[in-house]
Amino acid sequence: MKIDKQQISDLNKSVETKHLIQLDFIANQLQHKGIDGQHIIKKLKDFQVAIPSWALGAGGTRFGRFSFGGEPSTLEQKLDDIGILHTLTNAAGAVSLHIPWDIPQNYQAIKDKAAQHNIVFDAVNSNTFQDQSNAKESYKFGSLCNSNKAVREQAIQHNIDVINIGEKLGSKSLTVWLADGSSFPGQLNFQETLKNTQDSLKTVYKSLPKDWKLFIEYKPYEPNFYSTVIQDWGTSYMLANECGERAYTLVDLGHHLPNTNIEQIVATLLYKGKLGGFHFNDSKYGDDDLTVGSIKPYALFLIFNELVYGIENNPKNPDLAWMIDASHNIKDPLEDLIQSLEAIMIAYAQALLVDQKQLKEAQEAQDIVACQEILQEAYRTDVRPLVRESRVQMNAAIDPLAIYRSLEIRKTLIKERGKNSTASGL
Ligand SMILES: [Mn+2]
Repeated sequence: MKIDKQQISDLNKSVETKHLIQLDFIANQLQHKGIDGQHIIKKLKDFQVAIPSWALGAGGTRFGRFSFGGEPSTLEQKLDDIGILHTLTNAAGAVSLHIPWDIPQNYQAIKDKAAQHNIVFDAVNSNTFQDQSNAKESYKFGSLCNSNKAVREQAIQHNIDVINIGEKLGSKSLTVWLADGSSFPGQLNFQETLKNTQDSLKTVYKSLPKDWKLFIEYKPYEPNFYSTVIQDWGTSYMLANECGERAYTLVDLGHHLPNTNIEQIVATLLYKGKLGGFHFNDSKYGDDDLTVGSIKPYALFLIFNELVYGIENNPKNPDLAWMIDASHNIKDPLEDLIQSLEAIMIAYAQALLVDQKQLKEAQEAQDIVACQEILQEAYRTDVRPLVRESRVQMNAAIDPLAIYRSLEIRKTLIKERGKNSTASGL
């Protein structure tokens, strides 16, 4: 199914008056502070977040997966779902493919479909964390880190294959996340596996087209529970440096131990010009795959504050590849993604409101109280009318979730695809 812009504009009418009153209120507040609301709205309009091809079906935990009907079972249908999201929110204009779950059968047809929905192909993701049915070697004891050369070679070749697929679609980056590690002390040699990983990544890096970037993702634990080869940002940063200038660290919010100061990691990487990509989600305990902003919205704001500061002050750092990496199993994924996109836009808008000049002055005067007040003044501003207006100006929905529900989109998808359709993935 495809949503008509006219349908959105008709449905917007019923909430237009309320929106304009709220927009007027914040515009006056901002004007009083000398902030140009239109400037913020412009930035919000331009902000695009990639949707991963695996987030459109029911996610799961290792205990089970609960389907909800109407899941996209082909790549074309996944692009249709992202098209729905993008039409409603004007914030989901990119897709991030997971290989081998989403290898296109017909490249031209996939490119045409994406173009129809104004979707571009963002980073491609390789998968060496599970065995493929026809694979000669097994990743049970690691992939790029494996002590067996044949396994490493298979994993390297897979990454090169992923690059080739991405090239045909117009992607410009490869994201590598490794499950490699150990579950018991003594299982592997830390130094040897790190060296193998470094050598393997360097070989993959050498195969990158000149205009491509390599993103190296880290994670402290899971699926391995004693050690992970690329466990933290420092290891990722070191490996990226070893690879070369077009290799970067990728930060995934869920890939940290509880209470880690992620905003400081973001600032450090931006300072060094080595932050390449960013995966949004939220969590309470680990890599929980929860909706962005559902647990720690203030932390999300503080992270965005560093991102906004870095984008302004670290020209050496490239434009970031933004992606949502959340896929839980008890919500309709499209509703979940709408909520995540909204949370991202809100945090971004709040961060854009931080008075950086005032903050600098307060920091220099060691006025800690004022520093906190400046940040919280921005965080406690209801920026939602600005986010809504950024959509109105692009003919998208004032309230995407309400329109998604009133158009009964899930019901239509179930009617079109059936109750038992399943998306490819884990
Ligand atoms: Mn991730």
